[in-house]
Amino acid sequence: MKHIQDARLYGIVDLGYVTAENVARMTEQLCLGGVDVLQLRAKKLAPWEIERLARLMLPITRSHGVPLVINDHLDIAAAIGSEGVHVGQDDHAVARARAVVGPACFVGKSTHSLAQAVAAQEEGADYIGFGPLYATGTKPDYVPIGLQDIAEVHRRVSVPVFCIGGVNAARLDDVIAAGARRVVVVSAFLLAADVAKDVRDLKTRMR
Ligand code: 3NM
Repeated sequence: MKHIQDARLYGIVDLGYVTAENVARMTEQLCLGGVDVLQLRAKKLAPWEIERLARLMLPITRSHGVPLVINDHLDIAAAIGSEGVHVGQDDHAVARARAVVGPACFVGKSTHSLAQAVAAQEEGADYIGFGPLYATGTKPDYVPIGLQDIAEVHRRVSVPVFCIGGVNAARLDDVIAAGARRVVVVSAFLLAADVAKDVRDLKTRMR
């Protein structure tokens, strides 16, 4: 199983883009392409449906050695034994997450400013998301933070920082030049004509 510390490319199966029927196929394509870690994010689905999809994904991600991260739902992460769980600024605290999921499950947190990034590390997060860098339809209510704080967040935070929000093949060079070492790509992968190929191409450029 890959370790979150070694991960560079983070994918998300977001049910805003993928139908439930396509979750297994999309999971396989993202893993085949080479994502290092994969999250299940389903803001509008009932918990039982999210758990069903998570259980569908788990054997696929495991067969590729890719850690599966459950967004928000601590109880589902604990029930299925996922490798990770992810919480937002408005969700559970890291300590609460860790109490529910146990020591074997890593805990990530979304951050949207330098101050939040430092606070999340102090709170004990195993990794942070940092963004949204660009305006994105995946999180339409969030104001983009731009690229200017990426270098500084890496100076202030020692846990892995995954830069997120509007990242795609056309923007990757700018994001890396700004200091990013790790990225999350959501819609650019999920809407690709050949998902595995686009993941593979972008992964090659992360080295
Ligand atoms: N979290 P895309 S931005 C899920 O800044 C999410 O915390 C963000 O999707 C944050 O790659 C984001 O399609 C959406 O822009 C990322």
